[in-house]
Amino acid sequence: MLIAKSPDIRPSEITDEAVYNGRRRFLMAASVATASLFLTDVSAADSSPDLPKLPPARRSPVSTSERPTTYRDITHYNNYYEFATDKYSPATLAASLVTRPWTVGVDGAVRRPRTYDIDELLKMNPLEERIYRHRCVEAWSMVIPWVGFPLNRLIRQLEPTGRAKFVKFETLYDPKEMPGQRSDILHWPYVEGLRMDEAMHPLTILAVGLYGRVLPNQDGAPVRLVVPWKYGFKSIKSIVRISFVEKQPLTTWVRAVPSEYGFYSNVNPHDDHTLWSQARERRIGDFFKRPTLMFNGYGDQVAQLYRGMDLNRYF
Ligand SMILES: Nc1nc2c(c(=O)[nH]1)N[C@H]1C(S)=C(S)[C@@H](COP(=O)(O)O)O[C@H]1N2
Ligand SMILES: [Mo]
Repeated sequence: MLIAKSPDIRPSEITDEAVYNGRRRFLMAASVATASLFLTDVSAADSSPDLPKLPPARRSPVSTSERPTTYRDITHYNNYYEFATDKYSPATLAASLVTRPWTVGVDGAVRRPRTYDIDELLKMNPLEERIYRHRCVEAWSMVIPWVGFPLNRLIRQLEPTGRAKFVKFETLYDPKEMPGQRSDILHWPYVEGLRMDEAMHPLTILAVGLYGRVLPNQDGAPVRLVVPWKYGFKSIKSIVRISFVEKQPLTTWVRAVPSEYGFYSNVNPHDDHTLWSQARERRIGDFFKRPTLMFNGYGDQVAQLYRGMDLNRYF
């Protein structure tokens, strides 16, 4: 991403060993408690053994058949500015994030506003495995086996009113746990948004896991958005609030650099707004670049959402 200043964050400032050890103890207890429920799980076999497994997730017909990026790369090459602006240190720095207890508050134009406890979201039935392409605006990509559920299932429970035109999402704000928030490289908390029809689209999911286990902190634990036809920065991590609003929300990257980042941010190989050419991408783990596909290859499913819109204007 484009940054104005370089951050000055020393790891020694943020490592709170007590918090870290407490979290590890919880995680180990949780995996012992759930391990006996599962006999075989191909996905989870490749993943970190110290995160709890999720209940078996049904495979989704919308999954790509492309080979998933390794668990190692998915968890050691991350954009998470609340921890650091480089892609390597969130893997260790995000250990300071405490993901339990955790709630997601819902407000705005809904008939049934409420708060979800993370345990309810982890038990959403059925959880699905969705293997999606993930395309970052910095011209790299991955294939990620998420576990989650369509956002529209949650939205239906809330009964939005006619005034709900957009959905706004916010990440946790806690500079004690998120050292990047002690600097003003971005406006905090991180905010993202979708138009209502994008939020209701069946490809849009809330992810609570990957490779069959709960999300690692650096990937947005305990719950993050995944919108596979948009650039990665739309897929906001560690969500604490979802608001149904009338006006298009001012999202973090649009606020920071409006000439570079638009509200829609649909993956577009012909995009000439960004500093980087968007024509090609490097799939992490591959040597050669490959062409980027319109809507990240999900055009058959989502192009109709934008019929009649000038995608050069609404980038
Ligand atoms: N809260 C928050 N969400 C975020 C970001 C961030 O810095 N903070 N980075 C975004 C960007 S640019 C990308 S590419 C993806 C990266 O997700 P991953 O690290 O799980 O692959 O998260 C997105 N969500
Ligand atoms: Mo990104």
